[in-house]
Amino acid sequence: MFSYMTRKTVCLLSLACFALLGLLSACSAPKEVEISEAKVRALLPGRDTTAGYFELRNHTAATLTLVGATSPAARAIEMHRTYIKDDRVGMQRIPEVTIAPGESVAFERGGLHLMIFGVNEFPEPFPITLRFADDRQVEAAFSKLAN
Ligand SMILES: [Cu+2]
Repeated sequence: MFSYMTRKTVCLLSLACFALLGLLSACSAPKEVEISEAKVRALLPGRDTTAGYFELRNHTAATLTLVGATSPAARAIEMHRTYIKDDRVGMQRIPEVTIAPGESVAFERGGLHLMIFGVNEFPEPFPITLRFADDRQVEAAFSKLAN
């Protein structure tokens, strides 16, 4: 409740500033689950598997558990983590990722990533629905990341 009030106060203050500057501001309420930097790597020639990256910030009061992702443009999506062992790079499947209230997690090159299988046509933007243990679903539009 405290953080909600804080955000609302900041929102009102910024709205006042914008008003002083003579600008319009929508001042929309912050999303409970904020997705940013959402990108899917362009397909390499002859391949139908690629990787997706994003940042997720948990603005809810509860710990979120990300359990998977789906897309109408992909046959399947898995959560993977890249690791280095004995100077070799490998990937392992991660069943779930937990994000504490107020915390964020980054899916990025060389770390956690979405492994996206069976992409026949690359839509722009690429729609991906993130699925959570509490049945929450968050859809995001991923832009194309050039290789
Ligand atoms: Cu992978």
